[in-house]
Amino acid sequence: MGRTEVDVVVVGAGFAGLYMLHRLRGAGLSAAVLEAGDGVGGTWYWNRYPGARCDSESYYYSYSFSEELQQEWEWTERYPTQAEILRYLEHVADRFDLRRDIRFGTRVTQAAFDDDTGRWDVRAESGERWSAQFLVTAVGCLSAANIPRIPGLDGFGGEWFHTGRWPHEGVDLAGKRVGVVGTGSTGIQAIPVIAEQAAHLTVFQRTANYSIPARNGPMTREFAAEVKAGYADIRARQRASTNGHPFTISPTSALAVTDEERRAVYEAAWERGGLRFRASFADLLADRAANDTASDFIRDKIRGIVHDPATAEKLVPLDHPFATKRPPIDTHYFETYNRPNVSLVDVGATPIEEVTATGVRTSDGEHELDVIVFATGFDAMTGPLLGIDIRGAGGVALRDRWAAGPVSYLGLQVAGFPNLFTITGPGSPSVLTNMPTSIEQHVDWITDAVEHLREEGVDRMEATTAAQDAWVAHVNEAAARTLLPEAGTSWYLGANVPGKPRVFMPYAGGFAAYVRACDEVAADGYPGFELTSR
Ligand code: NA7
Repeated sequence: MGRTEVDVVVVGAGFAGLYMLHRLRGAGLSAAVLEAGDGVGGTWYWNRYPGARCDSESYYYSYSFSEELQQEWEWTERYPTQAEILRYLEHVADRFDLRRDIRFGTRVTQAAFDDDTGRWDVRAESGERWSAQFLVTAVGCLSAANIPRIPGLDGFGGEWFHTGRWPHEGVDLAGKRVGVVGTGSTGIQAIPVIAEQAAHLTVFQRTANYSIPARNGPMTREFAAEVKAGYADIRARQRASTNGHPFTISPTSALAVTDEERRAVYEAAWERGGLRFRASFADLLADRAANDTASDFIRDKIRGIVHDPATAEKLVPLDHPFATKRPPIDTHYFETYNRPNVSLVDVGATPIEEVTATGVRTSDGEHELDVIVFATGFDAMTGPLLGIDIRGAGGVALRDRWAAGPVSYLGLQVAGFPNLFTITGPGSPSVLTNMPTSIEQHVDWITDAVEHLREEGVDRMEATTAAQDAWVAHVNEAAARTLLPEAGTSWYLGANVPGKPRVFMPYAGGFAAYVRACDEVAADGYPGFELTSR
């Protein structure tokens, strides 16, 4: 079968792939975007589970590259639903005429760098092939579903679903006995909604989680107008921030104020709701004693909300400090356990042993179910990349290169894999940030790099091993300055997937510091990269 020749193959048509295509076109390059789904949207195409919505606020979980786009689009709620974000991305695809270069229903299975031609040979499941000078992965960080291998699942007589592969036609849960496995951000969004639909809901919790009320509500005309008038400032604050959100972390230590003052700050943050709770004090992620004040505040809130003391104690997180795992936000999550049709099983204490024909059996007995919902997360960051057989110079497999955990330079390139760029790759801060903010930065940087190569008449760019080693050391130091590695079960560490190497994957030095590092490299002519011509 013949190969389609393009300058760039982009894998994925979510937030990252769409903007990458737009920028490449603007730079005069030809591109093919290969997308496994039958539509645009990535995360927001697949995650259609009940209650799915974004934890970032709508007005800034969006592209900043087009003033017209941000002025014309109307968000309806403080936090956008999956359906609303999908409509937004479909609108973007149409408005910028992107679809004509996207191949839907095309799952990339292999990509190999050809040392002789200096080009990437990309193959899809269908057998179709593309040849490109550059390969850009826009495959997402949370797109490879983690489905636990529980004995007996194949013999389950009811239906089971992973939240990240939810049927597009929906699932009728009315009158059903439903089990939800997992209490991360997804489970915590889904559980209150499923509880309202199901006859009975059994939650299987392995690790209790902190959660902050979202305080969702309609987007008022006044706030929308204020946002639209203030976008220049909002976007500047996002880019100068630690996490890509348009708010700054308080400069005050949690330990520098009186108990009453601290309590007032936390109460106000709890009432305002959302991820901003994390920004209440300067040192919540740097100092254990400071963090304890926030963790204890939330534990007390849980005990105050949940009526049954035994259930409340099971829901109180004790194993990790607040926000060392990605903190969920919720709408009546803890309140849901006060409903008569909801029960909680602590599978940390009484583990799941098997799925039977009629339900889930834990070490203390069987729970009869019609539907099992796995809200068990993803093989994060590396999973989507290693799901493709990627081979660099000399035929070296990325799977082998990353056997002991991922390495990269700036989270954007891997030594030995010339002209391959990874948007939101491991070693970048993306998963610790508001994702579209990181995505735009990555895409802009990659576009600039490719344009630089063209201007210089150079055709190959590859991270050096020395620069990669230095960056990996810097990523490790940045993590060690925080409490983040203390969450032993976090997906940041790969700990949620059995057998995955325990490596802290994201760059925790802050978004603004990361942008500075990337900008300096570009301004200085790309030190740490070998730029060569054949
Ligand atoms: P997460 O945050 O990885 O949460 C997955 C949940 O599923 C978590 O409570 C896990 O418990 C639980 N889990 C995973 N495997 C099992 C097994 N085998 N048995 C029981 N429980 C299990 O995924 P989400 O989809 O909620 O969120 C992912 C990101 O999306 C989130 O961080 C935001 O960035 C958006 P554990 O804590 O590992 O003990």
